[in-house]
Amino acid sequence: MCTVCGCGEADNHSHDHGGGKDHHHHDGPHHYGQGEAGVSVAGFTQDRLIQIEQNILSKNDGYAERNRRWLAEQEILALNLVSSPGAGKTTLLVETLKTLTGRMPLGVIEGDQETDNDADRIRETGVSAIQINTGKGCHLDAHMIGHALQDLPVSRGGAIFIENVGNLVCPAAFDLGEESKVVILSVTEGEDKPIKYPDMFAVADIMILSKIDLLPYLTFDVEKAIEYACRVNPDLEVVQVSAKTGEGIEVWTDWIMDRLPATLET
Ligand SMILES: Nc1nc2c(ncn2[C@@H]2O[C@H](COP(=O)(O)OP(=O)(O)O)[C@@H](O)[C@H]2O)c(=O)[nH]1
Ligand SMILES: [Mg+2]
Repeated sequence: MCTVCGCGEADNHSHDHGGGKDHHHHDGPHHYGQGEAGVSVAGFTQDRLIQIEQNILSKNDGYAERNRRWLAEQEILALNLVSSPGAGKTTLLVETLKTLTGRMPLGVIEGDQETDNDADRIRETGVSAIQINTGKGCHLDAHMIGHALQDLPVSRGGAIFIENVGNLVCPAAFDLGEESKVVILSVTEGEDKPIKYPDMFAVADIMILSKIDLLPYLTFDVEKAIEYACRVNPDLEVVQVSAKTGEGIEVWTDWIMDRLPATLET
């Protein structure tokens, strides 16, 4: 076992960062996620990390439950769009809103560290958008969404899209009270993202494979990407979309329509 990476022994190990003569090199990864907490933060024990995570997530889950109840009462569908930065969430949303406008009340909650650029792009479609800036924060949480829901004018039977902060890691852990997480993977990112960042693909209900208009210029292996994603989550639905050409947009909007609470009752 390597005492530097601490695999299997993540707690309070001490080691020399000086000349590196104690570092013995090996070919495998330095895996910091194999302790009980699944993560390593220098200076914290695994027990302390688990305690901190439980404190944060139990508070979040309380707010998420409130959001979920309110959305159910209002018969509003909420979808949480997650991806790495630049996968095409906002562009997909704009095309989605153009297709769904007039069919149901719509609203968008935008999350980014800074700027309200994306909310502005959404508002150009005529749909209301609330921008949340997280500053140093790397994800949206249910408390932020609760406040945004109060300000977003979406009436009964509508759909709310939440564009999360571009990050394939942290937003996976935070329930916002949404019906489903929608993970967007663009074909420019490499087909092995689902196995490199499995948590996000495990908690999503659907994967949008985006920017498929670019496939002729890339070596991206679509079948392999889908196989990797389904290895992580066998129940994952996959839709291939180009927001540029419109290919696949209707399959995606049909998926949304099928999930409207008002539709489910009838
Ligand atoms: N070719 C192509 N480019 C796209 C598509 N969707 C988004 N893009 C481009 O990808 C970049 C990032 O898109 P954006 O929607 O801002 O991604 P976000 O960060 O996930 O919201 C922009 O330059 C878009 O024009 C697509 O379907 N095809
Ligand atoms: Mg965006």
